[in-house]
Amino acid sequence: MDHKKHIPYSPIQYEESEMLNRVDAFYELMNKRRSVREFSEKDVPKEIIDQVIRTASTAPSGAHKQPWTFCVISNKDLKKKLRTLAEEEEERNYNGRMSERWLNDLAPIGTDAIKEFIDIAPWIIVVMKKSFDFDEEGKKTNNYYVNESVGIASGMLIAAIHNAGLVTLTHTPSPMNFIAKLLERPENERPYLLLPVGYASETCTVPDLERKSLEEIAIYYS
Ligand code: IYR
Repeated sequence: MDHKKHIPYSPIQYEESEMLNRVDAFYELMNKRRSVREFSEKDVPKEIIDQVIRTASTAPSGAHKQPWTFCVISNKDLKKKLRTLAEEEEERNYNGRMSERWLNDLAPIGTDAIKEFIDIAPWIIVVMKKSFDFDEEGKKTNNYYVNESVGIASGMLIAAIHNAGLVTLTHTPSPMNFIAKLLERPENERPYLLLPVGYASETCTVPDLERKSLEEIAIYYS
């Protein structure tokens, strides 16, 4: 068996007062995040996108397999094609595939089959999950807890995008296999999320939502 060498690790630590300041500041920052559907065409430098993707890839993953690929699209023609195909699928979702109850739950959010953000936002990141991989000889290798791992990396990506002062949206066109085909991805990759990234439009609005209180989401066993 191939055992990797372990090395010493000194985690960053803070005094309790400093910790309190930091958790408050981070909560305030994250509590300002909103899913945005109205984007500006204003460009965002590629270095910003590179760095938020590096941050996402610091996520923990099953057996450290990092079972993800981030497909990053800025090409206008490709964005247009992606939008057309996504809207075709969504048309079928909103007009038949989604249940009455689901449509009711979505009503306050105000989504529909029109996905103009796909060709307006300067960047589209498609997060791909790799259900398996290939070794140097082309033999299939296993990945583990792929959904959990890619979900965590996606959360970290969203946090990094927000931290940069940009906005995004978790779009889940379903079924998403048209994306893998369009992007000519190999058979071990499946689309997981599509994230438009950029600035919010100046006239952007968001639904008036409230977040659950701590009491509603946490149970302490002291
Ligand atoms: N995939 C569709 C529908 C949709 C589903 C959920 I759950 C949402 O929170 C929002 C939208 C779409 O992206 O429009």
